[in-house]
Amino acid sequence: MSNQYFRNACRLIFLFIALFCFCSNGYGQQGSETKIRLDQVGFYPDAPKIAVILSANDSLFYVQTAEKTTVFTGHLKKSVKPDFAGDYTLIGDFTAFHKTGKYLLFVPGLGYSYPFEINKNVHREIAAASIKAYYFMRASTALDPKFAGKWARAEGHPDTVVLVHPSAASDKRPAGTVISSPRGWYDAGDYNKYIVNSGISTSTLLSLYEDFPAYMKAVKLNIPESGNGVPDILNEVLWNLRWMLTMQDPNDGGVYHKLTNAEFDKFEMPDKATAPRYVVQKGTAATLDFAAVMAQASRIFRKFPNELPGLADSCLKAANSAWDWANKKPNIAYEQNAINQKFNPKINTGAYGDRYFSDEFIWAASELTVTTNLPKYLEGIKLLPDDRMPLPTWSQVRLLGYYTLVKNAGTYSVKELPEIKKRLITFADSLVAGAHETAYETAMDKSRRNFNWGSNSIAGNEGVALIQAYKLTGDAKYLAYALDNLDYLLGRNGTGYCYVTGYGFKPSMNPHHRPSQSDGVVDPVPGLLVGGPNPGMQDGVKLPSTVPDEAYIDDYHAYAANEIAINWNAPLAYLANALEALQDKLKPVN
Ligand code: 9MR
Ligand code: 9MR
Repeated sequence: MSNQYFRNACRLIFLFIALFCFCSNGYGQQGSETKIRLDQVGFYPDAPKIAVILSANDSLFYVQTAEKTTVFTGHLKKSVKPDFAGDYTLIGDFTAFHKTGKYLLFVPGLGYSYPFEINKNVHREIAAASIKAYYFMRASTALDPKFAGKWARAEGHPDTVVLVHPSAASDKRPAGTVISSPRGWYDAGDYNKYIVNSGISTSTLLSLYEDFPAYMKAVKLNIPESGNGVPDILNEVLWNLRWMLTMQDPNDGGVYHKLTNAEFDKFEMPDKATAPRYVVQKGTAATLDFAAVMAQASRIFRKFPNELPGLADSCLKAANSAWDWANKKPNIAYEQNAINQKFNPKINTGAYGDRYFSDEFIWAASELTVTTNLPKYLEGIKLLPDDRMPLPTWSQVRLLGYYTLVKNAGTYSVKELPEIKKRLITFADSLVAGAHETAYETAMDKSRRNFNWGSNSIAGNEGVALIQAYKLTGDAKYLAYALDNLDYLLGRNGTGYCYVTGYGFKPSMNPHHRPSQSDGVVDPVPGLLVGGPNPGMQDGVKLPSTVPDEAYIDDYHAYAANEIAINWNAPLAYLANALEALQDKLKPVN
C-alpha cells in the first residue's frame, strides 16, 4: 500500500507544522487538531465537505495549503441542535471549494486540522482495505508475506478435527463424532466461527458485488486467489462460504449454530490457540441465515460456470435442504444457558442467541424466490408482519430480504412489492430527516439509542439503507447522507477517532483483536472497523466519558467498545465501495 508512505510523510510534515506553531507561540495550540473533526481520509471534489469544530473565537475558518496559503474562506455556523453532552458545535462547510490537492483547515484561536486530501477516488484505498481485512481474518491458512506484509502469520485452527458437541448429537452423528470444517473467517477479536454472524456479513459482501458488479470486478485485493478469473471480493467470500457449507449436516439439512472452543482463547496468535473445537446445536436462525446466503451465492456464482463448476448448484441444493429443515423445525433457538445446564463441556463463547425467526424466514424466502423464480417459498410467509423497518443487524435480517426483492423486481411477481418499495423510501427519509440538525450533521447522531455494542455498524448499515434508497429512486440526496455516515466513521464524530485501523491521522491503534495484540507488530492489522462508542461498559473497562457518542476508549481490554467484527466491517465495506463506485453522482444537498 504505497499510500501508507504518503500518509507517514504527511504525519511528519504535520508534526513539524504543529511543533512550529506551538514553539513560535503563533496562532496554533497543541492538540487543536483534535477539536476539528473531519473525515481524515479526505473528500471528493464535487461532493459535500463538512468539518465540525468544537469551539472557536471567530466566525471564520480557512482552507489552506501546506504552505499556509489560504485558498478558501468560510463562515462557521452553529449547529442547530447540541450534541449529547449539551454543547453546540460549529459547522465549517467547504463544499463550495472543489480544487484537488492537500490541505489543512485553519480556525483562528484554535489552530490547524489534520492534513487531508481533496481528490477523486479518495476512499478507494480504504474501501479495498475494508474487504482485504477479511483475508487477515482467515482461519485454517498461513498468511504469506506476499499478501499479508508485516502481518504475515502461521496457520491457525485447521479445523479438520472438530467434535460434535453433545448439544448437537444426532443418530448419525453422535456426540464426539469428528467432522472436518476448515476455512472461514474468525468472527472478531476471538477465534470462533459463528453461522448467524457469518450470514449477514457474507451476504452484505455478496450484495456489494451484486449491486456494483462492474466496479467490484476492478477491485484488486492481492490475495492468494487473485488473477484466477473470479473477482477478488468473491474469492474472499468463497473462503467463508466453503466453510459455511461444511456446517450443514448432510443427513438432515440442519446447520450447526457455531464452531467454537468451550472458552474464549487467551490473547495469543492463532497457531498457539489449540483448544478442542466443537460444533454445537443446530438452530433455526443459523439454518435460515445459511439458506439465505446459499441462495444468494447460487445466483451470483452461476455466472462463473467455468471458474467454479458446480458451485451454484451445490449452493442451491444446500439452501433448499436448509429451508426444508427450518420449515420442519421453525422454532429452535440457540439458548446457551439452557444448553450448559444439560451438557458438557459448557460453552462460554459468543451466543448470538435469537429467539424470533420471522425475519430470518422473510430473508431466506426472499433470496430463494429471487434465485429460483418459484413462488412456493413465499407462500405462508408474512412479508409485512408489522409496520416496522428495523435496521439490519445479526439478529434482525428482515430488510436484507426487502433489499433483495426490490432490486430484483420484475423477475417474478410479489404483491407486496409496491408497499415494500414505499416503506424503504419512507425509511430512508426518516433517516435523513433532521440529520443535518445534529451536532455532527449525520443520521448516526440523531439518536442516543444508536450507541450500543457495535454502534459503528449502525452508521454503516444506515449508509447501506441510504444507498438502497438511492438505487431505488435515483435521488442523489441519499448518497450525500450516506457519505455523512462514512465521514462519521472516519473522524467526523464525538471522539475524533478514525475508527478504521491503519487509516487517518488518529486511527484506533489497540483493537480487541488477538492477532493485532499478539503479533509483535506495532500497527494493528489494517482495514478493521472497531465497534465504537458504547456507554454500556459490559467489559468493565471504565470509559473516559459516558456521553453516548463519546463513550469510547482505544484500549484492547475494552471489547464492548473496541473489538472488531466481520459484521461491522461488512457495512463499512459496502458503504465505502458503493460511494467510490457512485462518486460522480454525489452532489451537495440543499
Ligand atoms: O475476547 C472475547 C470477545 O471476542 C467477546 O466479544 C467478549 C464478550 O463475549 O468476550 C471476550 O473474552 C473475554 C471474556 O468474555 C471474559 N474474560 C476475558 C476475555 C478476553 O478479554
Ligand atoms: O455483536 C454482538 C453484540 O450485538 C452483543 O451485544 C454482544 C454480547 O452478546 O456480542 C457481540 O458479538 C460478539 C460475539 O458474541 C463473540 N465474538 C465477538 C463479537 C463482537 O463483540
